[in-house]
Amino acid sequence: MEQRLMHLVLFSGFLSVILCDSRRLTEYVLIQEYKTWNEARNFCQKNYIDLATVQTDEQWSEINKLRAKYLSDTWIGLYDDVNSWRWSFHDEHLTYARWDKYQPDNYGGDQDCVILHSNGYWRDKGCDLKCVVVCQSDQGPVLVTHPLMSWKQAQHFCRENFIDLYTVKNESENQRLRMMNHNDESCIWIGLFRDSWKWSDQTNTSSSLRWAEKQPDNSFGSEICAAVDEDGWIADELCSEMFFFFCKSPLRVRRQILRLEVKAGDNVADQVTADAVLKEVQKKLREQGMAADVNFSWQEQPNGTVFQKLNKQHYRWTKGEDDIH
Ligand SMILES: [Ca+2]
Ligand SMILES: [Ca+2]
Repeated sequence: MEQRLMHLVLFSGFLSVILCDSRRLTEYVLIQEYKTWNEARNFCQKNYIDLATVQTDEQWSEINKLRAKYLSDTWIGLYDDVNSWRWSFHDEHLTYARWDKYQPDNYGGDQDCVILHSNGYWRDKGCDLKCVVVCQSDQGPVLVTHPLMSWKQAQHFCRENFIDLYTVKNESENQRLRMMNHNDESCIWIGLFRDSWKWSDQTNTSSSLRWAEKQPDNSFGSEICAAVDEDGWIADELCSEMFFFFCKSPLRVRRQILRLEVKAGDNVADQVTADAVLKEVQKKLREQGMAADVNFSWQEQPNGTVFQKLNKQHYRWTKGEDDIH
């Protein structure tokens, strides 16, 4: 077989390798400084993105890895939005209020709905309580005494049969309701309610909050901030407590530059060759276990080319039939 001496030139190129998990955009950082919840939130919003939002199993396992370094109460971005009172009808803001003494007190930590008591004043209560209902109709308030309903059931009932749960706009309307309450019912749902636990970065709260046993309990009367306790469960705490805290940070993208030397014929600088080499490098590295979400690209050199010719010349014997004439 005829053998020919082939002229090979050595080129060098720089390969940029970006290592990041494309499924995730953020990671957590444990800040080991004692701060109140509000101070911690300000710190995270200024230096990172926000306090940590932790919902999925994957997020919890990441938090627990960081917690292993520091097993004590640690703030996360969850808070009870106790100032979000509004009416069921058209989500109207609260302008007139007739709260009873010491109300709203969020007793026990789950009082997000409002009743009219027989004394004519309002109290916040747990929304699952079964009460008499006052609906809003075209003709004014309608008292529904049977069956007793939870606040949600009452809202559904009033929207189906009338307009909505009743909105109390002023003192005379409140007085009118009181006069309608002939049986001195001590628990009448009106349309007032509020949001409950929310994430400070406005992420929607899924139903899977990992509350510790008997939490939230609002045991000190204004526990509206949440921390992860030493066992990894969420508890409501006074926001003035000083804890370490988790911030949510943009994912750090790690970038490495690799210098590659390529032996090839004189035409190596063209894009087809660059693409072919890149494909081969990717294939080899992935065969050796490199993750699928590592991104490769050639770095252009200052003169606009990918490859730089080196001043070394190589020769190789090739089989005649491989030559292109
Ligand atoms: Ca109450
Ligand atoms: Ca508590």
